Amino acid sequence: MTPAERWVEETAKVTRPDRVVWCDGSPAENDRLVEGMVKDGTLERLHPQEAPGCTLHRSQPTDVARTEHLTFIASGTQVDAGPTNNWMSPAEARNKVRPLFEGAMKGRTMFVVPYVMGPPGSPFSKVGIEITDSAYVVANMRIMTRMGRPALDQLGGSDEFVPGLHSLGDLSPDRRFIVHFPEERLIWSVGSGYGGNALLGKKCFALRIASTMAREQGWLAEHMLILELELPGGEVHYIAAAFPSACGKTNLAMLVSPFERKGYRVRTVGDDIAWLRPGEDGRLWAVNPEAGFFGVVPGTGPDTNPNAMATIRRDTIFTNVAVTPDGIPWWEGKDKSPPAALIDWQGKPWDRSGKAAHPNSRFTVAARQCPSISPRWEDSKGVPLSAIVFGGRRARVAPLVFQSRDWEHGVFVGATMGSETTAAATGQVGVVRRDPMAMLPFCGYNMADYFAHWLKMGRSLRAPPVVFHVNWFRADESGRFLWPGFGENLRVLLWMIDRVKGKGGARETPIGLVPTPDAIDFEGLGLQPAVRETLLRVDRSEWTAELPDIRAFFERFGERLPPELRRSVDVLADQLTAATA
Ligand code: GTP
Ligand code: SPV
Ligand code: MN
Repeated sequence: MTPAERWVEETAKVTRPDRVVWCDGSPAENDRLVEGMVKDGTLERLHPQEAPGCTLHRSQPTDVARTEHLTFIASGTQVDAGPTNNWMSPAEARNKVRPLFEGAMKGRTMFVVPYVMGPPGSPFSKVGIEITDSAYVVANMRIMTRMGRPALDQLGGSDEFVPGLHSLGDLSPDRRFIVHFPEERLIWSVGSGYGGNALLGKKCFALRIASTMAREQGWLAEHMLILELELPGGEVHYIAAAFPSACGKTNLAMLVSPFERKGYRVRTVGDDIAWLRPGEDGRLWAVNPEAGFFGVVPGTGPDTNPNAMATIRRDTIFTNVAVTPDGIPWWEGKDKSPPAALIDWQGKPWDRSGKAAHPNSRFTVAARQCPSISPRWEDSKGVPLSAIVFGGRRARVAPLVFQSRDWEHGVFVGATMGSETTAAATGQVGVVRRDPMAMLPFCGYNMADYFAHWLKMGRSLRAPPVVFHVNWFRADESGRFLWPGFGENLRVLLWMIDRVKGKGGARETPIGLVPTPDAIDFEGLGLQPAVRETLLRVDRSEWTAELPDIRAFFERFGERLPPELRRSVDVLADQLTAATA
């Protein structure tokens, strides 16, 4: 018996399913699963011509987003989880969470889902095995990962896999736990069927567990998109960007260039997760460990993200969108006006008052269906990064873009990122919180150590990427976005590449280097001079008002915070004072 078979057998003894099915990832298997889910109401087939091969899943109304307050790091000691993670001792997990798995799969099928995170044949790829009693999870994992045969082939008889046990349980938030054991590299998830809570290869493995592996092994697991930017003449740059959930990663990764005819083109390497490693050339190299996109549906339309629209035209699982009576999916932002009759995300006739699609409704689709997918998206070595971009959703304070002074300052910029919360996680929406590197909910260990690891990584790179910060979401008094965003974000990327090449105008400010008024091409956007000024403004008093929150956030880490970061706050404070004086 292989270690995997042993773990499956032991698990079945606890969960007591009616049957155990090892998934091979074949189309025939998927057809059987979908057929079964259509029969039992888990899935609805959508319009055969308008949405061929597409299905709709409506989740429990209380199971529509990640539940960060029910997500735990079960490290041996609390300090290893750090002040920003919920901690549960491994003993408490055994007492409180394990019993929820006992007999949980009675009357159900236990699916064994072997999967690979990472490009096929890449030395950086890693195997996971998810055990789940949800056919919906299996269907999603088949799209999001390299599932089945390729994983078993890579694994062989080895014990090098990350086990993840998932059960829907009774779907009650009162009996929902997502627990990570970083030392054993094990994941337990019970009580939710939703994306990041249940597709264990994604946030649980590829970020929380992988970040702990990465720290030990000298690499980084990050909540980042990866894009390819081609310039006229064929010069190519790769950029990775970390924005918090529902803050624009998928959209930036699929950007359609407004200057395509001049030879500027963007292609997609990844939209949510990047594994980064120093290369022999002293640069930082990135791979996308995923095989699909689990993307935010609302706001996706022909004007904002035509590449996503083309990607999700067929063979897509939609979760919690609205639908016409004849099965055409609909959501806010798909087109100008909703169809006459619509069934909302909960399956009720839409009364046109609230949202028809849930704000965190999602599509699951294979990356290879994306028209802008880069020919190098599965490159086993990855792609070398010219720039790393941090960004948040801030109605005020943060300018459209600024550049950090060097790697150490870039780590400070990432570590102090602030962003308004979104519908991707349960809880209040629109409150500013510190979300370092967009990893607050995804770092598997003490974030003070994570910052130290980032600093150390920079020292090991001879040619580190240049670090920038962006904010597409600056708004006016009435809440309207000042910046057109989406495709026009290319203009900001082009300034970055100018800077990478030692060109492009920039002025020093206390927070870093901000473009000079003419350094970004605003031509044709119809932006008033006052709006341009606001977009690039670094307001001393607004930034000074940020300082107490930044300091309080850093205080939570106590002595463990790298001294470089504390020094950086002091430098920022001094420069803000000097600038005001
Ligand atoms: P996760 O999948 O949760 O990690 O989200 P994400 O970071 O990939 O965010 P996504 O690209 O799906 O965008 C989230 C929402 O922000 C969508 O409704 C988008 O339409 C909107 N959005 C994305 N980019 C921009 C932009 O440049 N400007 C504006 N105004 N909205 C944007
Ligand atoms: C996010 O919330 O950052 C997502 C969706 O990408 S989930 O897979 O649910 O984490
Ligand atoms: Mn995400």
